[in-house]
Amino acid sequence: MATAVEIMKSMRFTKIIFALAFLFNRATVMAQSPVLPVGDLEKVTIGEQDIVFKTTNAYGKVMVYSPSIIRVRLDKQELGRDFSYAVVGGVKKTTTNIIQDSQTVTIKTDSLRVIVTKQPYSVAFYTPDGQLISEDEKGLTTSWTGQTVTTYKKMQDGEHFIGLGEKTGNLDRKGNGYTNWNSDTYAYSISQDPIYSTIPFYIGIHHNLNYGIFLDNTYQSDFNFGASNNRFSSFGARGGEMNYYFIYHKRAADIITSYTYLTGRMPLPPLWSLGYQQNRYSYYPEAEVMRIAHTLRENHIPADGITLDIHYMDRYQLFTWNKERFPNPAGMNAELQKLGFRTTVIVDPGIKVEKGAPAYEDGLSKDVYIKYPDGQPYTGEVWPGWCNFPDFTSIRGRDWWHKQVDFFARSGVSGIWNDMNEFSTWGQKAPDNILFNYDGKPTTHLEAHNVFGLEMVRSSYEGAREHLKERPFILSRSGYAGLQRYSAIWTGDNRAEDSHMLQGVRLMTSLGLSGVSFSGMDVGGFTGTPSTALYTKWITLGAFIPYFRNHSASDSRPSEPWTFGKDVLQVAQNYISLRYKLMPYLYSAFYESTQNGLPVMRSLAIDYTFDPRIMWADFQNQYQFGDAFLIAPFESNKDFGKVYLPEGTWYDLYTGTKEAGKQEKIIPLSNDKLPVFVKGGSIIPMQSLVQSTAEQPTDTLAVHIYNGDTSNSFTYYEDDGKSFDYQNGEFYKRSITFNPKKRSVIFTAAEGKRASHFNHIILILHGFDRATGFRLGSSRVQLSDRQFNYIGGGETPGCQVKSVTIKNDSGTIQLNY
Ligand code: NBV
Repeated sequence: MATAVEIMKSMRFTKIIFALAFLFNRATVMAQSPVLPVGDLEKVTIGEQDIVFKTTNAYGKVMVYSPSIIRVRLDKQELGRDFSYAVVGGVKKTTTNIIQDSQTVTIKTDSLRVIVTKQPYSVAFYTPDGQLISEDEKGLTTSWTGQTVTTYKKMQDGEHFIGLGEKTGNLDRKGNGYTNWNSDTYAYSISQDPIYSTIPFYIGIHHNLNYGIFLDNTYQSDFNFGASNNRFSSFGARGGEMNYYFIYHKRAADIITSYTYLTGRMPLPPLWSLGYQQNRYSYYPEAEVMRIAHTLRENHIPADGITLDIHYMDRYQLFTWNKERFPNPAGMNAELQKLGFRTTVIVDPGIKVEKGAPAYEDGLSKDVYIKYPDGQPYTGEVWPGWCNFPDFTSIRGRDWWHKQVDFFARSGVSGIWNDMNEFSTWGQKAPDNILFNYDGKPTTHLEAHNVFGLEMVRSSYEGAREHLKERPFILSRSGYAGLQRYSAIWTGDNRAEDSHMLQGVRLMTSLGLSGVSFSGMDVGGFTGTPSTALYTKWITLGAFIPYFRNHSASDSRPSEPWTFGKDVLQVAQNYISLRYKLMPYLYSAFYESTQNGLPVMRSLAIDYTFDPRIMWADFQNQYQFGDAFLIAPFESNKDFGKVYLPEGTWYDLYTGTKEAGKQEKIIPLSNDKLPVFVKGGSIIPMQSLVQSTAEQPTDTLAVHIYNGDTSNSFTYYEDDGKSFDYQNGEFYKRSITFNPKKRSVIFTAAEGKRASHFNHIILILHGFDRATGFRLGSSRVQLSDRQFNYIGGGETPGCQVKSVTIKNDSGTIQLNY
């Protein structure tokens, strides 16, 4: 009979046999598999802030970019040129502790702990106190299927996903898959994917933790957030390196700030671009453009912009004016400026192949066009006919475009609208083998396609900066991560349908989660004809989106605000006027965004990330506009709607009625009143009504303060709204703080060399029923009771407020209530 020792020995032996069999099996499966895994780490070199390694099948690097940002690179071959069109933020010197043993390498910063397992390679991210934030799916980690590289992350319990830029669908992307391949999608459906832009950045949320992942790879990329599987979320690209940034912060807002540290932030736009923009495909001839401008003024619809679509050109040829329609463009634009309007013109990337045409010939002689491998230029068909296309991924191509932009500067144009830059041609199938310079590393269409639009708007922005001598406004239909550095974006050819209005809201809030603050949609819908109800609703909503333009297709009925009758005109006047009165608030919100990358139009997922209700389909269209306003858009055919007010105290904008937070509420709806709530504690600076931002408001700034439970600060910002002088200190900036515990309002001394336009402040206090007055330095000031209405012409009595006018100065106001 076998002794106990012998039995134990044979059990150990059996275990070893099993283990060997498992490894052998794994090795054979891998050897035979068409999927190539990263494999085991074989050699690790530890640097000050990074580890570089070789694995069975790949090469890799994990870098500490900052305490909260880790970059992972993996490739089948030795890591190549480190180049990015998206990333402009460099590595930050970070105290890093790296240790390794036979199984793992651990990288520690003040904010993160990263564990790289060696056999096989996988990576996991933890908080400093050991909570798991995200980890590779251990069986799948990262692998190649042909040239496609994919990283698989274990799906965490209850995990949700938001962001990914301009993507249709729900706020919560769980259960869905998405592709990034910039596409011209005329009249797209509300579930169509992909559409115009690529921003491969998303935020994952679970167990009160959130993190961001940015895949910086310009090939077609694919994201899977648990679509047709419950095992993983994954991201990958059809070529190039696995190259991603992992970002961890406690707050989603800080993740966006770090993401925009990497990919850059919006420069301060010209003030006029925040005003109302009137578009149509197309306004021509000159008399029609002037008629539109005059009608806006006659109807007292404040407006700042008129946009010219493709018919301003001579046979759609870029850098030309149709002389019959526009005999004197510089004269017309000067006339428009006198009326307080700026002109934006459309540009497409295609340059018509026409012997003798100056732009075409110049491009040819400067060798700027995209070519086939045999040296022949690539020719595709668009509006003007057969065209060549500048290679915006080459310095030569961009420099050439910069010079062409002078054409617009000389014609008195202030904005450049970049259309068709996915890029789009008839047939929608540009060949794979056309070649791009890709800034010194020639490549094919496969790698360059998704950055074509970004590099086109970069060229437009740089050219306009050079020639316009003031802040340019650039608008784009397409782009890649980082587009916010050059351009605003609008969501392309939407339809005049309720579902598109709401989808547009989600596209914009998703863009905002992905670093793009300046976004818009065609208010009223591009294709089709909106019902009067829908148009009315949409125009009220437009007042609360960052880029506010009304646009419609050439084969649809006119859609200017006066074309739907008197009542609609009144509503349009009310809301567009409100937007102009809110300009000090809005401009300050834009300024904030240039500083921290947080969007002006914000998904509730930024401030209320872990409140599950904000993801529910019922509430996913709600958003904040700046810090103070909560907007609840609904379809135009509804009589009642359900809103969700998150934590805090809220006030109805129109009546001042106070509502408790963490509450669902059924509210009556009417198309002439957009549901808007104001967060308790908010500080909202407003000005008198003007008809364009070129007009000066009165010298009294209205500062609205809403009573609340927690202290709140507002950064108030002013400058000339048009030049770059603010970069030399020509601005006026101060903070206004309301502290409910101390019952104080503090106006700090202003920073900057500029004086405020406003000599007086009228304080308007909401929800301070018991306040009678306040102390300001040694003087006592009495408050008076009054009604205040944000919009005119309503039957509602408005809000009951307390108010007083004081000198615009710094100091502490000690409220007495
Ligand atoms: O240039 C015409 C249109 C423009 O109005 C629209 O906003 C773009 O999205 N453009 C597309 C070209 C094609 C329209 C069918």
